[in-house]
Amino acid sequence: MGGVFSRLFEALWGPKEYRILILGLDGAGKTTILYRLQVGEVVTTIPTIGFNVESVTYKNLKFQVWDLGGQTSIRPYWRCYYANTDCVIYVVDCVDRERLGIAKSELVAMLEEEELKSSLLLVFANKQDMDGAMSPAEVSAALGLSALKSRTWQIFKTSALKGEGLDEAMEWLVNALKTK
Ligand code: G3D
Ligand code: MG
Repeated sequence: MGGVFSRLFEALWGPKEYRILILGLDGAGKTTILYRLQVGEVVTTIPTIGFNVESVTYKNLKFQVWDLGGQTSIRPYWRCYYANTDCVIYVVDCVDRERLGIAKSELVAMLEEEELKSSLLLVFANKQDMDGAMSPAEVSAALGLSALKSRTWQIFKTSALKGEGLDEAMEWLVNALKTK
């Protein structure tokens, strides 16, 4: 088990626990990313209210993943999961121009949550290996990232399928968590 990510995450090892949420619309590539991290067993749970939560715990790091979009009735229950979140990794399918507006409104709604106020934001402009993929600059503009006030954020281009761009992004994350 391990490889580049576990080596990166070793740097965080200590008494503090870090919580990272990986969010985005369905099909964006979240599950693929979770498996790419290869830092532990991916466990899927379905809370009684009925949304899938995938999680991986690695030492003092806890990753939790679920899909945004639709099902507004269960939204209040998400709160149970995002208390004490250190970073939101927001995954965007850069070929899915049609749902970019939904991706934006979902992100904006999440960031308004009080419990996520001091969380870092790491955006993955994913599926860069595909023809017609939007650039990080395009995605950044569409999501309105430059308008974010008092939020530490960064965007990286990634291909979860090919495993490209993830190292750089995770390196940023580790450094940002250490200086947070
Ligand atoms: P989700 O967990 O966000 O819903 P998944 O998304 O990780 O299940 O990925 C959805 C589909 O997109 C999968 O294809 C997956 O292989 C593909 N995918 C994820 N990341 C990338 C990427 O960077 N590039 C490309 N080309 N495809 C990617 P399937 O066919 O299994 O549905
Ligand atoms: Mg998934």
